[in-house]
Amino acid sequence: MATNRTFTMIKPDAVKDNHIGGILGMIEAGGFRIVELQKVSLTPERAGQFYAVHKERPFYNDLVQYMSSGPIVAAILEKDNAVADFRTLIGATNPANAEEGTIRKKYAKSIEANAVHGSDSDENAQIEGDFYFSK
Ligand code: IDP
Ligand code: MG
Repeated sequence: MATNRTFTMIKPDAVKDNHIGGILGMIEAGGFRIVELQKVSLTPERAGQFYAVHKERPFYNDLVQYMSSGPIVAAILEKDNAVADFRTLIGATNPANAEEGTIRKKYAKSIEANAVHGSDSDENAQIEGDFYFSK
């Protein structure tokens, strides 16, 4: 059964370019409630742990370097059908393929520096949220 929570990060390029407010605004306008919120810097080790599922992908080392290049904003979001609806709101991984009106269409610079993360399943939403907010 789908749960009602997902996890997101505003990535370093979007934080650097002063888009925290713009992106959180689109998230709230999209019907999501911000349950937890934290601005934090990742060490390369922490970034590598977060993206461990992509270890074998050719872009892994660049991704780890990019995600530890400056502060990010991590958040847990709540809405009915949160995981799927949030993937719709952020748009395709490659902004060249992202639909009009999506966060990545508006703010992503490249397939790597694509402004935001969104969990791909309820299970990962739980794991990723706990990575930052476990108490
Ligand atoms: P997603 O963020 O849309 O779920 P994933 O395939 O899970 O996309 O990839 C994780 C992140 O790795 C992407 O958001 C992006 O920052 C980066 N990435 C994905 N594919 C590429 C690529 O082909 N080149 C460079 N970076 C990539
Ligand atoms: Mg993914």
